[in-house]
Amino acid sequence: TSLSPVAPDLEFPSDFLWGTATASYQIEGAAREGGRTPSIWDTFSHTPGKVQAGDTGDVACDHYHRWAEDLDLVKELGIGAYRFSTSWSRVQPTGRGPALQSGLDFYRRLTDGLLERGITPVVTLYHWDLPQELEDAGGWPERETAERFAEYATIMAEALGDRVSMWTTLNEPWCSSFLGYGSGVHAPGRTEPLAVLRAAHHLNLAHGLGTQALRAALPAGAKVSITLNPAAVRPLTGSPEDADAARRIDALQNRIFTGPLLHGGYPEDLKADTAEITDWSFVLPGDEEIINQPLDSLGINYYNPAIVSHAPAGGSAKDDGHGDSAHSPWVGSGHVAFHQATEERTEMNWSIDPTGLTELLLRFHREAPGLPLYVTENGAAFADTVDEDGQVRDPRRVSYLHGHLGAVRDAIGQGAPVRGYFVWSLLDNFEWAYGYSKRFGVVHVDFETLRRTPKSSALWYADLIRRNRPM
Ligand code: PNW
Repeated sequence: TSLSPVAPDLEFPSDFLWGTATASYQIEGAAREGGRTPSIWDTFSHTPGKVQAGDTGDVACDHYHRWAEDLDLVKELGIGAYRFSTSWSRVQPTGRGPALQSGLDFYRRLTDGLLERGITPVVTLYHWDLPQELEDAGGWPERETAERFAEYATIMAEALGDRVSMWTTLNEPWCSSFLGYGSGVHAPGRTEPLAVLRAAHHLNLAHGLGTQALRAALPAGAKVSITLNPAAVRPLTGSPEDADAARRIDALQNRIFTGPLLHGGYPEDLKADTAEITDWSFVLPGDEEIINQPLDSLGINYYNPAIVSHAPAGGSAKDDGHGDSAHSPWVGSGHVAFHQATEERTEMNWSIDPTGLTELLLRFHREAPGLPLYVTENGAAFADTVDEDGQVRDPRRVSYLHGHLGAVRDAIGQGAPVRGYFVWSLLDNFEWAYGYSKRFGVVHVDFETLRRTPKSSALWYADLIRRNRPM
């Protein structure tokens, strides 16, 4: 078939990496197989009232058994890279000690399956499923968890280092710390301001120690990265109060990670904003140097922008797009209010505004000159309809993806070194506190029969990739 030329707004470099992403707890199921023990998400989802409709990841998409079929789909769609995460408690059930052969075997089969199909594996070591035993010992607020993470990183590098060259330590440490220990809408569901900041630091440290462990165990040439979910934060008005609100949220969602990661230390204004909670003495001498090691690339997940204002009455958890909780995740900055950027929303009630993505990519281009950037997640929750001929239609997802890929193209046009893009997600899956009620997949999953059906967005994405392929 002859292809019409790519629209100029969607013309990408010929070596651009086209991918799609998933996460272990959201798709694998098989929660008790092969010696796997509960992670904090198993415990949380089995606690009544925590996840919508009482949904759990016990079966999810049953990817643990259907992985070959899923990889066939990725290949048929012509998607060149697959970003997945490994389940720590499938590999190291207690979070400590020797690895489970069955867990390593599963991820070896999966990566071999990818390579056989010509798909580049991109591994994330931690996408939120901490072994429950490590949480019982205190979880991310404790330094020991970072040390255990480095051992787990070594195990994975030794198991997969001969076949995987793109590694990511953590996915969205902001969610792990602020939603897990602050608002409590994510596992482990704690609501302790001090624990949030301790968790954020120990996640940063886990990245640093994990990076050292990976570099020691991986062959030369392997790439190590981290994925953040930075806020594209904008003040509601030009007032100094709103500018301060934006500065606070930038500190609590962005610079708390990029400070030590890219610039060697925690920002002074962040420490001042949180002085009533902690003196930050849990940051030991040398920690910031461990965190501030050379990175091979930076992963950015983007869904929506954040519009903020000063709210004298307080109550910042409301409407920030991060779920409903009586407890604000925004520790030390309770007087910030969140606003919607646009009328148009996804089913998460997240505003649709691709300019936030361009803005973030240009920001990191300026902030870390030359550091390759990947959009490691971008996508939207929308319901779909099924035609008489069985075609699953999701036109709003197509238009969301089109707009956001245009935003990536814009950033590249302005010089940002964006090397790839991963649609979130390959499959409809367990959307954390929302259970199966929100569908992010480009492939529809019937959760009764577990049947997979590519949606029109998957076909659109496949077509875009094909047109961008060098002739
Ligand atoms: C990301 N928030 O999660 C995750 O990396 C995915 O696992 C998830 O399915 C996807 O985005 C869609 O939600 C987020 O409250 C969860 O702002 C919550 C927030 C952001 C990202």
